[in-house]
Amino acid sequence: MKKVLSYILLGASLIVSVSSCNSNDDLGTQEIVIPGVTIDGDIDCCSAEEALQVYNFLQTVKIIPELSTVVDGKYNVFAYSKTGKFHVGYNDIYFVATKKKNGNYIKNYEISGFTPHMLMVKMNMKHSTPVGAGAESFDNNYLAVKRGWISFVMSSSENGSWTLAYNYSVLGSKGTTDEKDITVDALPDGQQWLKSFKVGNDTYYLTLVNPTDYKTGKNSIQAYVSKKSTPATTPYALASEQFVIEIDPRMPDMGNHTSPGNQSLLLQDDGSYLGNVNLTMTGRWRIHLTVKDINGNVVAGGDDLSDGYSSLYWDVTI
Ligand SMILES: [Cu+2]
Repeated sequence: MKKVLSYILLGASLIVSVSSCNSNDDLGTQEIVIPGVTIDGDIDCCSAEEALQVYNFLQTVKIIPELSTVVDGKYNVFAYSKTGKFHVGYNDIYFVATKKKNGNYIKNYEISGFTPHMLMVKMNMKHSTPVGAGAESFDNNYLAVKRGWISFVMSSSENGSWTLAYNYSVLGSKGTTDEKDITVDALPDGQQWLKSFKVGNDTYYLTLVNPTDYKTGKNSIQAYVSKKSTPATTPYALASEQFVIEIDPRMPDMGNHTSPGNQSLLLQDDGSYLGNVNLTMTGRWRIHLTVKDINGNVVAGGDDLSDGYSSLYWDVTI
């Protein structure tokens, strides 16, 4: 879609003229009113410039229609992901709140309490999955956009289906959405971005963040460690224990060669684990993991496969 051709200030609203090659839009040139963009801005949102930044950001993600909700008949909350869908493993989920009467964005609102549930049909049981605490602003250029995350442990299939609910608080109106039906796609063949390990009776999940962003060479590698809840219907929060995640990236299709300059993932103030992984060439990488406790004792991944590498690993392709 070709974007902004011209900006026209018309009365109090900024109107953008765009031409579209979109197949479901045969109108050609059309006018789109950018929410929240007025000459004076909107006291609940932003300046015209900020609102335009929100609008521009939203062109880079896709709406998840089933997660939209109307708040007290006055506000809309819209949810987005990169593809408009979810997949197994880590998913960013973005939110925007608007006023129904004029479509203007709202800056001060809260999204929290992500509650995903999978109903396992044959087993007649329900479980949840790892989630971030809530959605937060993440870019000073468009504070009205908030981001959270969910890491799905399984895909939707004939074995089970997913729902998602969340809490909202918009300009004093608070509530919880219904449990909305969502679809979680399987990962492409050969990709493994979410692993689990057990310590005693406890199950932990290792969620690799956005491995599709990796480029050839040195990448910062981010992950979360979440602990399975009791009961399993309670969303899985970040583990309270502190670990060190050692990585050993190998190319299984090329004699298991490794790369220099890799650095273990260490716990950060924001609750994530951060390290460096050096992916020296394109292709499939198996990132073998050894998880240690704060005293250096191996708690997972110390067992070797027949090939001599840890059987706990993520698989990524760049
Ligand atoms: Cu399941």
